Amino acid sequence: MTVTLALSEGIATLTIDRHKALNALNFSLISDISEKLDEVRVSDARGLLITGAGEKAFCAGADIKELMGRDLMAQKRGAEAGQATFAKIAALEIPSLALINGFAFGGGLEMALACTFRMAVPTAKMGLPEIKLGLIPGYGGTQRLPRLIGEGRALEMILTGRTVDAEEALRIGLVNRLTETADSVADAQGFLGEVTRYGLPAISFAKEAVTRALDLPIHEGLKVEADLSTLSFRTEDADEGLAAFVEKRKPTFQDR
Ligand code: CO8
Repeated sequence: MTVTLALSEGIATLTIDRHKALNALNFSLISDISEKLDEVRVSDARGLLITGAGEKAFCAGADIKELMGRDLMAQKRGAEAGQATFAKIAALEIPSLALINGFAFGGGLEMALACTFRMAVPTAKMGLPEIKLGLIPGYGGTQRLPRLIGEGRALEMILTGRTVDAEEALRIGLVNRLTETADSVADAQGFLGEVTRYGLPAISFAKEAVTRALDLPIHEGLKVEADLSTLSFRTEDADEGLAAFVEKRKPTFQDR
């Protein structure tokens, strides 16, 4: 059971490896993910890829066996720890991508929902099946799923606990793309490369404007946008980007 973090060519790859239990998240694994995310935050990574070890699962959710027989305060602390860890993913300055390489259920799908983007292999299966266990999602699913696919579709998934296949996930906007080759990691790295190819200040301001404003009334969201847009003019990358346009050449951004 392990969580590994590898950094290569500006992309940090976090792999959850507990493949005998379909990468189900026990509390120790959640704590390890949290520590690795702290490392990502202070690294020079420009994008984060999260995936599951093995062919079968991204992550089959919270460890059901570990959840059994715990008192309510312990469950509450567990939910808060999972939420805090996934909030770290959402709060990263850099874009994150969940490569859903198989089953993504319950807490596993909730981890993917905390990422900026999701990409699934064509055989992937997703769902929030907690209702079938007499539970409801506790790692952010009731909040992030409706923001992503709308209230009606989200409640349908949550109340039926049904499994959504990759094609449907693409159609309803649950995932951004499906992988197109057998090398799903390369496909995911290609996607992350596309969304991280420009200057990091502009990337992080745009990400913050969109995600922060989702929780605000539109007039306050527009203020956030105006402030961050103004700030973007103060970067060296903006000097370079504007000059490059006028001089009819390609800009070279320095992430400053
Ligand atoms: N927890 C613990 N072990 C699991 C889990 C899980 N979520 N999922 C699979 N495993 C284990 C199985 O027990 C099995 O172990 P063993 O070989 O020792 O019996 C092994 O992984 C392989 O699983 P299966 O034999 O079941 O494999 P299948 O291919 O037949 O089925 C499925 C794959 C469909 C993914 C099936 O395993 C399944 O339905 N898993 C459970 C999915 C699920 O319900 N997930 C939601 C969990 S609840 C949750 O995430 C709540 C989050 C918020 C909690 C907040 C409170 C702290």
